[in-house]
Amino acid sequence: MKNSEIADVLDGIADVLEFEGDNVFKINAYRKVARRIREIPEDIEQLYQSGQLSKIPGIGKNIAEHIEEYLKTGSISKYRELLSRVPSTFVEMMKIPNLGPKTLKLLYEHFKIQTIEDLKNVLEKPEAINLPGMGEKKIQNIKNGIQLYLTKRTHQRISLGIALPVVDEIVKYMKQVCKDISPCGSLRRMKETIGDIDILCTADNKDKVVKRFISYPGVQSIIAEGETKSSIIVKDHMLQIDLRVVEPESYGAALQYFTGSKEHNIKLRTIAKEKGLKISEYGVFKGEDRIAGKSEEEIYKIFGMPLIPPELREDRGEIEAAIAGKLPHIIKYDDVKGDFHIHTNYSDGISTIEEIVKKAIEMGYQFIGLCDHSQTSKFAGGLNVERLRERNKEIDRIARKYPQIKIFKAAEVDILGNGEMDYPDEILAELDFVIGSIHQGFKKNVTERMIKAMENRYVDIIGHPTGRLISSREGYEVDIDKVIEYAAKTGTALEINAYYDRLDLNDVNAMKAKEKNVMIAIGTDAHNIKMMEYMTLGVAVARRAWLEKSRLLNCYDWKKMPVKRNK
Ligand code: DGT
Ligand code: CA
Ligand code: CA
Ligand code: ZN
Repeated sequence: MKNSEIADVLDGIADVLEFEGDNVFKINAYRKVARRIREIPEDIEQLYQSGQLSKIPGIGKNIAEHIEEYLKTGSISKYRELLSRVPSTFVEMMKIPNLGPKTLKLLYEHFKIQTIEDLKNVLEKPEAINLPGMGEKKIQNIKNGIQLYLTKRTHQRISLGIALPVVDEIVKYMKQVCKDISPCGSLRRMKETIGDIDILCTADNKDKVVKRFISYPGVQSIIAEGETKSSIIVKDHMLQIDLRVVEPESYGAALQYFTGSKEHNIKLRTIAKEKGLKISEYGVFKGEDRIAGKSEEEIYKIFGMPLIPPELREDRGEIEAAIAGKLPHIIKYDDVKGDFHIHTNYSDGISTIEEIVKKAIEMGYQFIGLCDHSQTSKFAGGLNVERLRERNKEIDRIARKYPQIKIFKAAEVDILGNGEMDYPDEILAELDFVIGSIHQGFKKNVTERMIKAMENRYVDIIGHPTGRLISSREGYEVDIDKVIEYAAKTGTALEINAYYDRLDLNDVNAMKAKEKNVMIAIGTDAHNIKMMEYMTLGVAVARRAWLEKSRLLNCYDWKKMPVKRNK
């Protein structure tokens, strides 16, 4: 539903009109309709299509036309025109509690503020207090509002899987005016959630870079624009993107610094001090001399280390390992030969077996595991034994057509309330492998049920072992250390579920599994072929867990697949 989007724009128009001191009745008309559109249960797009927009109380011809334009084109030309007459960060500043259009207008007229940073600075000036209608109390209220707004912004973290494509697009767009360009920060470290997005570049013409950046078509608002650092918020998930332009001789140093993590950098700085050196985002310095800075390799080399992969830079022992020459050879993104967890349209997936197979071939895979749900998972179209066998026949048929890839006949079988599996053993034995998953009874003896499942010789992998959803659910009541212990004991593999909202096991637990020599299987849990691309996120978790490819079932030749039943 586009109701709230459209209501936001109508409110935005009202804000600008108020800023400009327009007619009060007109302003109120926009606000009233915006409120109604937020409240009605109907989808505004459907109302429009059935010619019922006039059903919304207070709607006139003018506003109806705006809505039509928005539904057809995704924006309203009148609003764009209005926005060109107000500060560049107007929309964002209107989200600051305790700051209305009139007050902003007052401050804008006197101080020409454009950004939230300008606003913060101006509020510190005594001239601001003495403006008509301002005063100390009001200034303090606005300051509190800014504080609230900024905390809210920084506490909203977004999934890596959502941020990555947004960043890819903007990097592609910026390449035209940049020499080197790379994301840094948590995104480059492939952390599961991202606060804000940091991008770094070099360029011959810095001015051009900033201009192009702030005129990115996806911009929602501009937070700051400057010679060395600019920030925008893009419409896509309201992500904040910071762009820094640096000198080529500092590019490596800046990349290193802004990739972080902060903890990793602090450790590195301590080591620099011990060697009588200084490290900053400009380079490594011996006295006044810059002795490294152009590339990251060069920086780490000065300290006697090979380049540490960004995913490891969390101060979890990577610096010590690097110095000792004991960095693991972590799995590479292209080491993956197949995906273990794909749902077809036989259960709740939407892609056909053939579509999945084609996609897998396109991705360069040597095998895939088709895992439909088992009979108890009725909500997810779970297959009874008969349907399962039908599906397996269909797989055989498709397999003859595509001999270049191995299609595993597998299933994601529910671990029931008593720890038994949702198919009898003789059915499990017909399959190439089995993922055992908990889909109900999240608080009911989860650890015991998982252990019982792992003791079944046909359960090769435990799916999403903690059950958490990053955005919304804490997960099962499960003793993950005990599960890892039994996985080791029984030779059962644990899954890294690569769906962006799961990433389960997460990096920390996957590292624990590594320490106990447990095998790991990355599965995308794809329900359509596009989702098979989330494999990257699963590999990222494995890399952050220091996993080498020998521990990942995904990196094996399918004929020698060391799944439990083959041992
Ligand atoms: P995020 O945005 O919360 O997901 O996490 P990061 O790691 O991207 O953090 P951010 O955006 O605040 O800063 C980017 C990088 O800049 C960070 O990873 C390391 C570096 N950095 C920021 N503040 C400091 C600091 O106070 N000291 C040091 N050494 N580095 C810092
Ligand atoms: Ca960041
Ligand atoms: Ca940042
Ligand atoms: Zn599942």
